[in-house]
Amino acid sequence: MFSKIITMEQHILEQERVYPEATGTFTNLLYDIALAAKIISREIRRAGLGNILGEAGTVNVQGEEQMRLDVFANETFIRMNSYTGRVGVMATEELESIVSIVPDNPAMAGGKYVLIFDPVDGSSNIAANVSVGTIFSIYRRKSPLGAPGTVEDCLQPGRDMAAAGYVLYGSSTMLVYTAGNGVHGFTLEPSLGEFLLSHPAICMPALPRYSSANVSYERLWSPGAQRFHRYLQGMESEKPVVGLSARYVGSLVADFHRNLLNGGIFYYPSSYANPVNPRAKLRLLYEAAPLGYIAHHAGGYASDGTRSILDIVPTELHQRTALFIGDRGLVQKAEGYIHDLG
Ligand code: AHM
Ligand code: MG
Repeated sequence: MFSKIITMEQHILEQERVYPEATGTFTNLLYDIALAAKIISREIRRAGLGNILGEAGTVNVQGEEQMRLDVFANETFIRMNSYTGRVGVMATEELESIVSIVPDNPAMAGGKYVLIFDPVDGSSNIAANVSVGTIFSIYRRKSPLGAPGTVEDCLQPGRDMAAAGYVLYGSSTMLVYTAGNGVHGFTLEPSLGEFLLSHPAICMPALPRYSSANVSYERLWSPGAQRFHRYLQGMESEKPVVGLSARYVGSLVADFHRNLLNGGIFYYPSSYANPVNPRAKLRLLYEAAPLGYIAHHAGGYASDGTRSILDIVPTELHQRTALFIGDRGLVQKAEGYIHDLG
């Protein structure tokens, strides 16, 4: 007896049927992203062979310079989306400024979507063969069609997103996305080269199991964040209780994905090492907002400790934010402690 096999292509087409006015542009943009993900996945799978086949910074047999994986992934994403006519502007964690789409053919200059991505998040983990991920989000452009998109097109709040997703290069490669109609996960079948629907309609479990944070920074967190951390450990209870199990990979997509499937919370509060100038680490546009949008559509929640991540209107491309993300009740609890104690 075979269970029904649904490819990502079939799934997206089925979803598109719900919107008879859809032109197919959005669907094709998702395919472009999936193809970029397959190319990056293939390269990541060979990363451990660097010493044998040539490492970044060395020269390969063809006399070409080997590229670092994050540079390779960044260029792959840009290349796959520059000439399709679907994207008007891109912003990537790897580059200071936006990537305006100015193709040779002016007819292609009017792409109506904005593509924001972090090509390889957690890339410092690659050398130790730890999972890494790609994070992306798609917005509709605000500037008029027919010309390259603008920075303002990229500085939209998460609420206005059309879709968001991530690719996890783990023990298998998975693509998880939502276009606001359920969160769906696909696993790459390597011999077919196809993403197959493996996790339809993902919902965060009602009972959280894991907490994920780099607790070595605890002393630098605000009093509210510290207190919340104690609460998760069961230390705010009168009775001796065991808190959530701690799990921290240090690779955001992997940490988020585990909590999405098994229930839990990831938090990366700001550091108050200099209380006048608290510093956050994670990026709003490339990391927090897309995962926040996915969490929201899976029944979870994402906050900077004071408000929904999706309500923040970015003012800079590389803006950073504190992030509490995952189980809705726990994220709200964090907001409560931060509201009361700062
Ligand atoms: P990156 O964008 O430079 O890769 O940094 C983001 C990564 C996340 O994947 C992860 O959650 C976090 O940084 C880990 O930071 P830390 O090493 O401080 O715990
Ligand atoms: Mg990153």
